[in-house]
Amino acid sequence: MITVWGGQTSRSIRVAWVLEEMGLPYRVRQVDMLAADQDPEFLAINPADYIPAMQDGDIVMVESIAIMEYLMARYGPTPLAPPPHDPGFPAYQQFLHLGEAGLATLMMPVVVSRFLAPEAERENWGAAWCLKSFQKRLALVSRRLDRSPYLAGEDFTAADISVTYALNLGQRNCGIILGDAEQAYLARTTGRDAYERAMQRSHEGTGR
Ligand SMILES: N[C@@H](CCC(=O)N[C@@H](CS)C(=O)NCC(=O)O)C(=O)O
Repeated sequence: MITVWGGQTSRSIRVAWVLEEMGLPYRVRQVDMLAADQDPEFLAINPADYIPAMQDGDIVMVESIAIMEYLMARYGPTPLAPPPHDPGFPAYQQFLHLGEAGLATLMMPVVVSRFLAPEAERENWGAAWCLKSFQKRLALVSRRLDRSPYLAGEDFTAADISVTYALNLGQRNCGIILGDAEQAYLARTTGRDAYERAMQRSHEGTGR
C-alpha cells in the first residue's frame, strides 16, 4: 500500500490526485508541519522535514513532481502522461515542471514572509520580487489556455495537476488575482471527481 505523507492544503494533494486519477490504492498519513519536529515517524521518512513524502514498500521519495512521475511511470501507462511522440508532450513536460519549479516555489518566500516572518520583515524586497515573477510567469499559462482547454492540449494531464496546485496556492495565500480564463480552467480541473476524492481522503487522512 502506498502511503502519502502530507495534508489537504499541501503539495501532497498533487500526489493523492494522481493516485485517484489512476485508481491506485493508498493511504494519507497527515503531517502537522507546525509540529513536525515532534513527529519522529515523519522525520525518519524525511529528515529534511517537508511534505509531501511517499512510501511505496521499501521506496521513499520526496518532491511532488518526481513522485508523480514515478507513479505514472511505474504504474502506467496513463493518459495523465502523454508519450514522448505525442504532439502535446513538449507542453506537457514544460508545464509539469513550471507548476513547481517556475511557479509554486516562488510562492514560498511570499508565504513565509506573510505568515511566519517577524512583523518588521513581512514586507521585503525578495518576497515582492517573487510575487512579481509569479505574476509574469502566469502569462505562459494564460497564453496556453487561450489556445487549448488544458495545458498539454485537448486532454487533462498531470501538467494540469501540477499547475492547478500552484494557481490555488497563489490565489489562496498570496493575493494573486486570476483572470476569467484561469478561473474557468481551475473550475474545470478541480471539478474532476478524482480531485474531490483526493481532497476528501487527504482531509480525513490517518492520524499519527
Ligand atoms: N519542491 C517541493 C516543495 C515542498 C514544500 O515546500 N512543501 C511545503 C508544504 S506544501 C513544506 O513542507 N514546507 C515546510 C518546509 O519546507 O519547511 C515539492 O514539490 O514537493
